[in-house]
Amino acid sequence: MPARFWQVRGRRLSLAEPLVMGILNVTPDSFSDGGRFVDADKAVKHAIAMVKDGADIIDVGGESTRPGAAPVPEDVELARVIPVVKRLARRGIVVSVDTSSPRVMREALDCGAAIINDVRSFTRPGALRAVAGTGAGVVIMHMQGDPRTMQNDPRYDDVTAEVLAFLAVQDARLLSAGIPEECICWDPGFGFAKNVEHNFKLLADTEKLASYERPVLVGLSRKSSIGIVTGIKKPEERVHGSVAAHLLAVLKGASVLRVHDVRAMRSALDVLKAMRQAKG
Ligand code: 8Y7
Repeated sequence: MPARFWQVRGRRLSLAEPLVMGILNVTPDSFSDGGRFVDADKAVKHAIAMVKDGADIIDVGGESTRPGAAPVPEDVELARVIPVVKRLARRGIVVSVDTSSPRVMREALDCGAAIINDVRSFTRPGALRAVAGTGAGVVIMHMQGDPRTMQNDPRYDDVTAEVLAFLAVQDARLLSAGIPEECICWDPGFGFAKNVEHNFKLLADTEKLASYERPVLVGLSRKSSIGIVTGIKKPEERVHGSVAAHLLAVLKGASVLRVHDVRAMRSALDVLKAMRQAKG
């Protein structure tokens, strides 16, 4: 049975309709928006615009995790992320923070963040302790190696089986740290140590991930696999392909969509909803 809700701090997010998570980069080097949102005022404005366009969650990230990215010192990450988290949480926005740093996790949760999205699945020392007991929603994601090296010829015998096995192991770690199962969300980690074939095999197999009792988050927005199959080089022009990919994932059971282009995604979901309602 797929999950019917996702518990994130005091809130129970219904999964009856897919949730749209808008991406808010607060890094100067993000590959797809050229780092336009480095100052806090601009970041907050962009987040509010995404909420108006239909985002249910805003995912704030201060450490670039794109392939080949250099690590960001913790104090720099904190200085980028915390002021923005505070201002968004104060407005009642459901805030997710994309971080692997236990200190950033703790401070963000103290400032009202509801979700921690850790591409390293809470493997840094202290990360599990930072989220346990807080009731935060937690996203665990499949990756091999680390962002600096992960795209150097990734290999799998059976990518879907290996991703599933990895997520099951991480899930068990979280449960034994006392994190409630209704707080945990799974993500296959598109583009993290995966080539285009791996990514599309995983997309085709989304229903296998969604058959476990966890919400499934997918993030394909503007990624290079979308660029490869559409022949579109500029990330910001990959909107249509990205929307199509996320909509296909929804048809296969995904329930959280991490996207840059909220308005376009929302329109696609409106069309899907109309079809489902007409069918009865
Ligand atoms: C993902 C992500 C990124 C993803 C989750 C990008 C932080 C690269 N991708 N988090 N983060 N899932 N959970 O292109 O696919 O946005 S960064």
